[in-house]
Amino acid sequence: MTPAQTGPDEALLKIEQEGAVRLLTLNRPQALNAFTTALLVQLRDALEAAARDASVRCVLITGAGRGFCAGQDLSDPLIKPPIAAGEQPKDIGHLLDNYYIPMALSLRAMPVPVIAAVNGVAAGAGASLALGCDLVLAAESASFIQAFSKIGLIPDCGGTWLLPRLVGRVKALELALLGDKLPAAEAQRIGLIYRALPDAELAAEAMALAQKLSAMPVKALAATRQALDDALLLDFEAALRNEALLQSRLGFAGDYQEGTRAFLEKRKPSFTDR
Ligand code: LHQ
Repeated sequence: MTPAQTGPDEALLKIEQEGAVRLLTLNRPQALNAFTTALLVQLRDALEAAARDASVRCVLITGAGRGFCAGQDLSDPLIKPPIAAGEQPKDIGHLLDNYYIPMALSLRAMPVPVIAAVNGVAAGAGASLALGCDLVLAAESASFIQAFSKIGLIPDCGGTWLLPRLVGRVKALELALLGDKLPAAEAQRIGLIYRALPDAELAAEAMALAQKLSAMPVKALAATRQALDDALLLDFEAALRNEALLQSRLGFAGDYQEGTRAFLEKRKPSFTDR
């Protein structure tokens, strides 16, 4: 594995490359990788850099230490409630506007598949980050917590959009209102995540999955994510027409030509589009 980039305050997010896979590791283990504005900026920048880099065909996001991400760092002076008399509460909305929304939009618009390897607790916006990825693997000791309700907030960073789509309104409300810890195996059982697996296997299995996806026609995989997201907002006929539009574009792309040619020539395809 090679370091892919260096930058200021590099330690907050480790950026490495293995083959065509960009590995991003949230790296504030002492605070269970809770988000600071600096970490959010680095994550968004790293996603956008990966999106621009033709050598990247899959992104894998994980956390250092025993947690994946505990959501917003609640000790950040930017959001801390007033302590001194006369001090005004801060507007936490600006944090969403300026830091969370740009990161979440970059994640959802990635031109390659994104995998989350949830190595430990994913709470609040940390859960939204994981669930915003295309495939979520989690260690059996990991858990998902919609921690927002416990501190008087609503799910954010995409949580209100993702949860009912992933598990339906009833389960989404249960998770979001109660804010209870959902173990990884249960998250898999209810269809919130792709797979829970033994802790010792997570890193290797996630990398193997990322390598597998990176050899696939990633342009079509990203278009599949888009088509599924679009379809949830469309009626049946509009979804059919959207499929035709996206399929028409993919039909002109090299990977489709290569995929069908390789099938007919009975050989392994080599996909290069992005
Ligand atoms: C933390 C955190 C944390 C700081 C653990 N911050 N230090 C958006 C915009 C604006 C405003 C607000 O929010 C948002 C979106 C959100 O994400 S809201 C939700 C914010 N997150 C939470 O409410 C989760 C808070 N954390 C917890 O409930 C627990 O730490 C969990 C359940 C995640 C893990 O529990 P444990 O395994 O028992 O670990 P711990 O609580 O002992 O934490 C370990 C250390 O990490 C500890 O520090 P210390 O110095 O005592 O060892 C914690 O203070 C620190 N930490 N989460 N979010």
